[in-house]
Amino acid sequence: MARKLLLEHINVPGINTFDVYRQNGGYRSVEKALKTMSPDAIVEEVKTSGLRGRGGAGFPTGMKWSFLAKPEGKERYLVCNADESEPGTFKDRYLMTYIPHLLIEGMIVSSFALGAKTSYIYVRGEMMPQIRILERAIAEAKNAGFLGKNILGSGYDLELYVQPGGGAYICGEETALIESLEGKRGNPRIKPPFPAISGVWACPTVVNNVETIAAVVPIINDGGEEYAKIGIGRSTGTKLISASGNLNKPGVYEIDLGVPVEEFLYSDEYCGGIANGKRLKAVVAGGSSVPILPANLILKTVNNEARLMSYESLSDGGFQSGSMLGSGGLIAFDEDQCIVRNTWNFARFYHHESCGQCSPCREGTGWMEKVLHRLEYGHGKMSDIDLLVDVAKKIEGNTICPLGDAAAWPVASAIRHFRDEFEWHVTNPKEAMERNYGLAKY
Ligand code: L3W
Ligand code: SF4
Repeated sequence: MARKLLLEHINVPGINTFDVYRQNGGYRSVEKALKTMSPDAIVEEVKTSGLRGRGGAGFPTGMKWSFLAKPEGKERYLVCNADESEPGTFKDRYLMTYIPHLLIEGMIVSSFALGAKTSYIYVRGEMMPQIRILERAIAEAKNAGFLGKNILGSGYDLELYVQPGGGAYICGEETALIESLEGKRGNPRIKPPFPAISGVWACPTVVNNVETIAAVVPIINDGGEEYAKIGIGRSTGTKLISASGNLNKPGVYEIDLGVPVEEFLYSDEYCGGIANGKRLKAVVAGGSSVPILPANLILKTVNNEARLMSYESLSDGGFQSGSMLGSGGLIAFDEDQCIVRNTWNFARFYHHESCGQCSPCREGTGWMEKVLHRLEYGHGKMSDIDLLVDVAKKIEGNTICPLGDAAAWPVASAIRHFRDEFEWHVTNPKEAMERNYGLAKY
């Protein structure tokens, strides 16, 4: 049975309330941190844990915290990125819905470590229930003396606010989020400067994902060394995986990093295999922003080693034969799924969500959507396939924020691994329409 650091109490009735959460050991890390630890000692503990950002980039959290500038006379801010909108990713929503106090507990300890007196949880605008849940939980924590002035008599003051998001995927990019938090349109900023130097209102700011901040709680309770014992190599600790697609048991799972992908997909403890007895065709392992892999490459690397659910193993082979753990949004496609149709669907999403600031992303995502649409609807040409590769290459690495890369990688990898399926759409347009839509006429 896998250990649970974040989801241990998720099924306890009433765990979303302060009293039940507290009875189950909640807010111990706040007591320990504020009464017995210095802010620097907390940062060291997080460094020791090896915790890496759970929003997608996997940047070492302790290192990010230690980059935070401390100029005289300037406030510092902690912002929790709860703008979860990555297709196939729903772990943060799960956590906020069922165990909101875990996030609030992590926010208090992390804010104390960073010297922030005001912190924000920026929640995706569409998640109104979660916004209300968090606001209620914050009020409960404040009532019990864990927020506000002089928390637990320590002399530390913290105000925590929930900010509803601007309703766009791009607002989850950290600098766009900061713009949006400041009341502006959520356009990404050019980095550097990184938020650690100049973030909210030009003040030093740390932006961390919900799961990253929640993980600080067990790290402080049990120590960074204990946390670092879990996992494999530089992928320490546990990770929430949002599993969806053609699986017998889709859902949110907490895994020890390093579990073999095959075990995660097929064992009864996790996804229980592919639905309806079908064969696995492909997997997107880290949300839609990462390369898609065919079944053979997701289960084993090119060196015939078992592929593991870890930052290193999933990217083994680079983008020729590997992918990324990303945000941990795993989507499984069975043998009946059309790769062209799904690639078009992803492309449509990125075109819609592009903020339009940089030409390669603004124009390129539109081109890719258009070309994929005509391939999908039976009007494609053979040359369209290389045209797509060319457009994807011209976007990659040439944009302000990672959305451009995120749009290019699924298209380029789908063609790399499933070119025959794209060609089949060109040579057999009627059959493709019949298969995907039950229409011989188009
Ligand atoms: C100070 C330096 N700070 C890097 C910080 C930087 C940021 C973090 C990582 O995320 C991922 C992408 C997709 N001084 C620093 C520094 N930092 N160098 O470290 O930075 P970076 O640039 O590697 O990535 P990022 O822009 O933060 C991009 C994923 O996010 N993604 C979407 C995710 C969506 C969800 C969701 O909906 N829940 O997670 C799309 O791009 O995988 O790898 O904080 O400031 N020298
Ligand atoms: Fe906007 Fe796309 Fe440029 Fe990001 S890459 S700043 S989303 S146009």
